[in-house]
Amino acid sequence: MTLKQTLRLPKFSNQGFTLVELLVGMVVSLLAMGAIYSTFLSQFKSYQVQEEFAAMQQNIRAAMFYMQREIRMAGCDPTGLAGAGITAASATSIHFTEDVWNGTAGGNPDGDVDDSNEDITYNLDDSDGDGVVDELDRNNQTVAQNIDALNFVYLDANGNTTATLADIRSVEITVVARISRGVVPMVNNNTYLNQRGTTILGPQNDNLSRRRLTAFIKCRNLGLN
Ligand SMILES: [Ca+2]
Ligand SMILES: [Ca+2]
Ligand SMILES: [Ca+2]
Repeated sequence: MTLKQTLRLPKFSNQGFTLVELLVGMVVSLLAMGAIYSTFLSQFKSYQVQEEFAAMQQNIRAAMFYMQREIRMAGCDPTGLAGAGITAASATSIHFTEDVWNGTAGGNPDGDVDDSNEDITYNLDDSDGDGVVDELDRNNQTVAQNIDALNFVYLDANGNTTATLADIRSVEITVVARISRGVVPMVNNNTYLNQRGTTILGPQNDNLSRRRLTAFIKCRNLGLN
């Protein structure tokens, strides 16, 4: 009896793989690839979800940032000659003027509101022409996209709502932004309210996530003159 027979060593073929071995090998590697792919896909999807939410957050914050900064300065009129103030105020748009410079870098207010960035309107518009009024425009230039609602509430010196332009001292702004496409399997049937409890966006019943952001702005230049 030879050593090889004693140890019952398996007999290896030197003729390559059999068809069965090949098939088993292929199935195993396909399963492994499938597992890797589905892991990659779910990670990629959660990455996409995060990206979309981050974009929406950035969008709504940018919208609010611009409006807060400029509406706070509404009526800025250090010379008392410019007649600056809120010139039109509706629930969905605001038009105001401020004398903040003379059009020259570093220049002082010059008693008028005809220099750039002194006569400002914010409203929602369909600037991209897709049939949906969802762009926040500043003087007809889009500053934020995917904005479903923009709402202004005007308050007088006592904090009561007012429709009289000369009485406005502060503004409540509420913005509702949506994600640019559906990435979460759910139906959004939420109703969005402003700070007064008034509905500014009813249930959309779509699969788009939304965020609401509100701000209270004291217009420090109104009511000074
Ligand atoms: Ca000016
Ligand atoms: Ca000027
Ligand atoms: Ca649009």
